[in-house]
Amino acid sequence: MNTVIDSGIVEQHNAKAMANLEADYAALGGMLARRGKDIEQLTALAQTFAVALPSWGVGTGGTRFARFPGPGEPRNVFEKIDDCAVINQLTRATPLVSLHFPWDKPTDVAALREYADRYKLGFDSVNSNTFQDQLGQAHTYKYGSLTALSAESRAQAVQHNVECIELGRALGSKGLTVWVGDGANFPGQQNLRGALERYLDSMRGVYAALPDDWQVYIEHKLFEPAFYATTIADWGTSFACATELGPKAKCLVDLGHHAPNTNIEMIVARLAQFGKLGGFHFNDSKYGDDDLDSGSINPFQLFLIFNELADASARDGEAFKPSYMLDQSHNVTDPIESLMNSAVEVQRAFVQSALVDRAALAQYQQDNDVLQSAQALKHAFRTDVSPILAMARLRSGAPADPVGCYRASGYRAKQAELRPAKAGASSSGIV
Ligand code: AFD
Ligand code: MN
Ligand code: MN
Repeated sequence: MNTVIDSGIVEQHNAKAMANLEADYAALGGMLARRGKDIEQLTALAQTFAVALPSWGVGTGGTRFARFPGPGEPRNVFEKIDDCAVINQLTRATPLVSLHFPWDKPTDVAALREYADRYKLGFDSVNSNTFQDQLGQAHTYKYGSLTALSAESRAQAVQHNVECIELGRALGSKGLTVWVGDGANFPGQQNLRGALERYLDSMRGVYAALPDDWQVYIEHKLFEPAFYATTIADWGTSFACATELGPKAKCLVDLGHHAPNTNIEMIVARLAQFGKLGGFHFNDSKYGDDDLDSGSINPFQLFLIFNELADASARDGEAFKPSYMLDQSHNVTDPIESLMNSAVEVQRAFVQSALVDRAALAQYQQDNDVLQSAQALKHAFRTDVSPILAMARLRSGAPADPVGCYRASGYRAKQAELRPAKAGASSSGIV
């Protein structure tokens, strides 16, 4: 397998980190043993964790107004794969990449698949883009895409999604994520029911093109760019559409796409209960779709989401397999560092959720022992599982401290030389 960072640098880094890590790991192991938990089992569990990378996340994002690109940004899909390979090499938690078309459309699909395969990277669900017009496009999406009143725009949007499926198929993907910015900016602009009818009609065309072993993920979002009403505004609409379309259609929960203070873990519980939880876009936010690194604002919410996922897994077993993906936008940090941090934070919530004593919690709930029920969760959340995560990485060939090792490798400075900025070459854009 090809690696981007010299494995000697990782080994050197780990040799230095080993003594402290072993001491911390032993101390945590002892503490967990007193709670009836086997640290080795938890470390093995941590090693199974995987979250996919968004191809658009390795470039600098931006605000509504501007983008301040950093040095050495990837300029094409192959360079994006290189950066994703670094993230996976240093975390061993991100083996899949989620591409966005047409931004990442390769001229030679087989070559791209082969290129990723050399790093042992695979492809997660592919994303369509009908939220902006492309150069030379015949019909505009200014007034909507899958919901447009123009039959031509709708047909073009359906066709684009079908093409995404074809590309994804050639890459070995198994899903299509559809996020549309369709909606209305003003009351009265649009017949609300009519727009959703057109959406469903278009999505039936997309659904019909799905291979048997594929799923389509419907991503809801409350706001922007349609400020008054987005067509797929909430999980209820998403759920209704996924139900209407059929068993291959599921709901995707992007953590930043809700009103502030929304109880997202309950949405997760509801979707899991009815078999429609397709997957996640993990990120964090203070106000809205801030697309901050996972766990940077509200790590307890992330934990509570994973607590629901652990509950669903315990109930439904192997059959319950939502797909995990990061979706964030980096304006002022090195995207590689931010994505590594996020992968680790999501993995942390996953491991912490395994610390919840589910039998004890069920008994507290049964006894209406409200205080202890809440404490059962807090107890798991407060446990610092960092030594487990570091040991899991070390055993999988990654460094104990991914950001430290990345900085020591000089990767970014080297890319700054190899990838001089080209105007308009970054297809990461403002997302
Ligand atoms: C936008 C949306 C959404 C989507 C992403 C990629 O808010 O999060 O997943 O674009 O299509 O940021
Ligand atoms: Mn998203
Ligand atoms: Mn978003």
